[in-house]
Amino acid sequence: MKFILPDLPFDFDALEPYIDMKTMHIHHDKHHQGYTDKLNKAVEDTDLEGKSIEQILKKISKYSADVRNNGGGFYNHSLFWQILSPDNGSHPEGGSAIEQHITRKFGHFDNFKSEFKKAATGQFGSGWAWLCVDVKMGDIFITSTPNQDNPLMDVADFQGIPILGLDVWEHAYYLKYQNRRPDYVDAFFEIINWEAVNHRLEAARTEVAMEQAAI
Ligand code: MN3
Repeated sequence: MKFILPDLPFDFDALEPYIDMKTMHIHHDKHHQGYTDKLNKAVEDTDLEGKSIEQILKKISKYSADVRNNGGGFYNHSLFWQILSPDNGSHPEGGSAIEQHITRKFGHFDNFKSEFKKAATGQFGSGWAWLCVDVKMGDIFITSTPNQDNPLMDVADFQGIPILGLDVWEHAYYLKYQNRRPDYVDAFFEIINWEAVNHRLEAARTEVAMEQAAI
């Protein structure tokens, strides 16, 4: 059983003008394909073959840099495409679980956005900004990770279940935005699939509740 590059859930030009078609083609067809192929190669004929990507990431400190970089790249981009959409509006639906969590934690959506933007622009070099669910409290928090790391990994400074992620590698935005990462973050906020984020939040909270019940 091999890891398979997922199709984009929309057309390559669907996120224009926020993310351009050429960037989407290179990002999905070259970068994400590359991580997928190299991950398959790294786990081939090892005891990781047949394990889920989540199982691998949770114990990533035990595995090689190849598995860490490409396993992270495979998972992170698979999540990224799912939480983007050309037609989901720029705010979570009023009364949805995600809207309630954001309001409770950050007071106002604009505060959330500015905290997330700080994490995304403050990540030095390549990496990701995340909104996660805390595995102990079920609360949400913002964090960032370098390279292709993510909060599922046991090496992450702040561990949690990612429900929203933004790729801040230059390959994600340089063609259109060059060095203007803050503009790219603003554009991202116009194309977040809040329905998908809400779904991920509810699934993560169910997972946390089941783990708490099992202790
Ligand atoms: Mn990328």
